[in-house]
Amino acid sequence: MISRRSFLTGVAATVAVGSLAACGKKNNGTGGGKTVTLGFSQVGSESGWRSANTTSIKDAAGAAGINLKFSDAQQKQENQIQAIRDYITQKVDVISFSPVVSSGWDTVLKEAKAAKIPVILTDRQVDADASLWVSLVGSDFEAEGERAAHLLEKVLGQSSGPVNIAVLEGTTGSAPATQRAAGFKKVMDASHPEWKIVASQTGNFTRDGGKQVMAAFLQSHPEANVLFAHNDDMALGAIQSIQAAGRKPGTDIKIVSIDGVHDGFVAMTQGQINAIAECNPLLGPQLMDTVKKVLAKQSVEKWIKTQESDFLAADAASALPNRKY
Ligand code: GYE
Repeated sequence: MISRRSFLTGVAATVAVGSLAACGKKNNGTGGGKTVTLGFSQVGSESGWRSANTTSIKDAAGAAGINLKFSDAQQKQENQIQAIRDYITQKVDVISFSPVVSSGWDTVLKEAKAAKIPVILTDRQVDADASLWVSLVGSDFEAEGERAAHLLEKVLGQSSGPVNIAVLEGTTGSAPATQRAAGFKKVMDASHPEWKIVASQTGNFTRDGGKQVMAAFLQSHPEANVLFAHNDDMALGAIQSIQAAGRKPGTDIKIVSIDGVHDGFVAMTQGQINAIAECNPLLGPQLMDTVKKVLAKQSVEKWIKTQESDFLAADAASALPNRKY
């Protein structure tokens, strides 16, 4: 494991949340009052990362004694907006959601604010007035894109020759897709004029999407010899297409992805994925902690960042037994 950090401190400004907290209610989430109800709208169930994130949230709510209302938006923003409106009608104590895309949230967030229900974002960011949400518990996706590019530098080592990169993008308009692409490009622009992105298209963060788009790339861009996948699941789908085309994933086409799910690690032990920038989905405990603090009117950081590491294939076998998702 290449040690690095991106944890908690620094960037985040501390905000006073009293005005947004559920004023006048007896329950404060710190024990003693009635049970706290959290309405949570999940993106969907598109990836291994997402399954681990959902399990973490459900388990942490149970452990914290929080009554969790959970809905799966199936990657559709309109479903999330509807779920949030339902939570407002139900007068939950706190609303949390992982926004499928970044834009288009102002109206519903204003409705939550008017109802005096605090909103805590988790995983993905929104492009909305920051006064409409209390805190974000999640990763720095731009840094992840930069880390993926630095991992590619290590994977390529001293090898010379063209670097023709195919990119499998995440869900169009989602914070991780936009920011991972930006972070990767930042490193390319600064240090690698010799790297060329020959194809870039969304695979919607799914295994099937990665498989299909990679099959098309292999036809239209046979010169591609690197794949940057915005998540492991798309890389895993792409591996199937690369093999079906008679080429060797990890050798003929070097692969770098993001997440670090179990199956991604297994593919690294087999030399099919060359490196992974971890994105930690186990956000449940920090989210429940933040819910309680907000209801207790304690100050919380505006962005509670997640701790993550980078892995090369050579590290995978020893790291695999300790992976938690
Ligand atoms: O990388 C991907 C999932 O928002 C960080 O969403 C998350 C991303 C994750 O579908 O696997």
